[in-house]
Amino acid sequence: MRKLRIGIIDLVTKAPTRALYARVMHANYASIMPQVVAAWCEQEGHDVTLVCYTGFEDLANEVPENVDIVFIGAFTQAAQQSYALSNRFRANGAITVLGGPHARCYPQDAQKYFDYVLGFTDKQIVLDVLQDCSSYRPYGQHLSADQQPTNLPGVRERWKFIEQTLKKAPLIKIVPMIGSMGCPYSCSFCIDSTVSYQPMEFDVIKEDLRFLLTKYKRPRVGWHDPNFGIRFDDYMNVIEEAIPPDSIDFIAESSLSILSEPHLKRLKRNGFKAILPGIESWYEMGNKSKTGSKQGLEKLQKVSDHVNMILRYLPYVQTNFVLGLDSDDGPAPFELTKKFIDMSPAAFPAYSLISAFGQAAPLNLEYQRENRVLPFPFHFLNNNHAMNVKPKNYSWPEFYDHVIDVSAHSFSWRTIANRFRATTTRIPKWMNVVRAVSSEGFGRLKFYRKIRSLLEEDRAFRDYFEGETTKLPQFYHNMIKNDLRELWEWLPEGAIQHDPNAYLNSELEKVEKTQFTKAQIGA
Ligand code: B12
Ligand code: SF4
Repeated sequence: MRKLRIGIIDLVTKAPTRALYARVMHANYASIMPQVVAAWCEQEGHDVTLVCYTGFEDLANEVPENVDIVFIGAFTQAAQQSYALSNRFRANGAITVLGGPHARCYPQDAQKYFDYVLGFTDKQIVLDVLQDCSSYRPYGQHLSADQQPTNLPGVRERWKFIEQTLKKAPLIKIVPMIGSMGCPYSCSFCIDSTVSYQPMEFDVIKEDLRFLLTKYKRPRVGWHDPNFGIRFDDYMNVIEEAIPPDSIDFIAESSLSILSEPHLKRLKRNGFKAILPGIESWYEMGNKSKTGSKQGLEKLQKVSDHVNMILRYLPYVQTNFVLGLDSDDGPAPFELTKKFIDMSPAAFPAYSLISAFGQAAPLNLEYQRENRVLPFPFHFLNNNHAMNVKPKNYSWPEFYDHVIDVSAHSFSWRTIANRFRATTTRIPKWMNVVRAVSSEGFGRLKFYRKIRSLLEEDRAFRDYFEGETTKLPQFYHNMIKNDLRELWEWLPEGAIQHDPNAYLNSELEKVEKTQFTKAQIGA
């Protein structure tokens, strides 16, 4: 086939920024797949330009205008940005392809703005797209492999793209790696609850770890596995066989059930420095936190002891919580979280407002059936700018009061000082302070307070939250416009709205089609 000029854009963030935290960390949030697609395209002899957009680049200048095809990787929060970009590239004659979490969660919507929308993506899918490279309008093609790929180009093959991205990270450089896909657990809100667990090739992982030691004196690796260490001994054996003990700093998301004391000893020996377990809720998901049927205070005590034990082995722990689950009712869940903050002062709490990301998880069908999914534009769906599920047991003002209360407690100067004192090593100590006082702590708190006051003062704003109107409040409209800047002009008409029940509707359509076919054949 002819040699193509290919642009690849990894949208790490949804808006231009000058924030210090973004400068330090955004390049470390680069996704693996855009680098993988870049490596696959180069292997086929094409000309590739990859840009990781961290909020500081001028996208118009960094991707050549005259590309034949552009792959964009986007989270849902960057959907509008990606739609505008696609429109601009299409106007210059390029074919556009969307991949990543947004494409997986909202394929029907994305098809309106891209020629191809990719779900599970393996090399064959990418080669098929390159071979076909045609314009599909008004609706793009939705393509997906049957399952997650079983192997991906490793660090060595992606190195050119990793290196250029990490040049943008001035202090801390984290190399993205992946050791497994899917997860054996089935947390109802999670995109991986229905994706079977599968390990990646161990030989590639070993080679990558050895390779990294030739590139950095003390490399840092962030594992992108949804739940790292499911086959714990296998992964530790791989690391121990590949590199000397404690020669690479590792960061991983693992569930508490994996983080037993013997496992922690081995993790410490092997250089693990930061771990991000999901506690999620005090009232459900006991299997992944190894608390079984324990709930409320009992679960809190057990989890807090567990987290404090982890902190005796590993210097940095981020505990993840989901706020707004149906099992939460009244002040108790928030009070328990505040208690946890006091009982485990060195752990950094990260909060996600429950979000129904399109067809990510089966639970979303339930929310859509109950007509509880609100049409907040994608731009706000990042687990904190908006919660698009109406809470079951709280009014909106009540819910935001609790969210503000728990955030204010988590990021009060007293708690920040306690966290600083309780954290024993230098980088984690300061990282916690920076996170608390930057957009994540103080920034979100300020935003939640703003939402709370608008809920009180602005009837139309409140009506939108109650689902009584679908007219987007001006506040949100302005935010998108400000964030998109010059791309605002390129946002296709109607691209701010989407059908919040697209998943349910497409499932119903499938059922109708089956019944129709059965009726046709007289079955
Ligand atoms: C690792 C991870 C992170 C890491 C690394 C992020 C990154 N840039 O990749 C960190 C901790 C930085 C992170 C941050 C965030 N995350 Co996150 N994260 C994950 C996690 C656990 C794994 C994703 C992963 O890498 N999987 C491995 C890859 C290979 O598989 P995959 O993602 O399924 O991708 C397949 C296809 O989608 C496709 N594909 C993927 N990307 C691309 C790109 C192109 C160009 C193409 C063609 C194809 C393609 O190919 C893959 C193979 O089939 C998922 C949850 C999960 N279990 O999947 C959440 C998840 C992706 N995160 C999520 C969210 C919301 C966030 C945050 C917004 C949270 C926040 N409030 O800060 C930020 C966003 C910051 C950012 N843009 O990087 C949501 C996304 C939902 C959505 N529709 O947007 C998820 C699904 C979790 C959830 N809540 O359900 N995250
Ligand atoms: S343990 Fe984590 S990755 Fe696995 S299903 Fe639950 S939330 Fe998803």
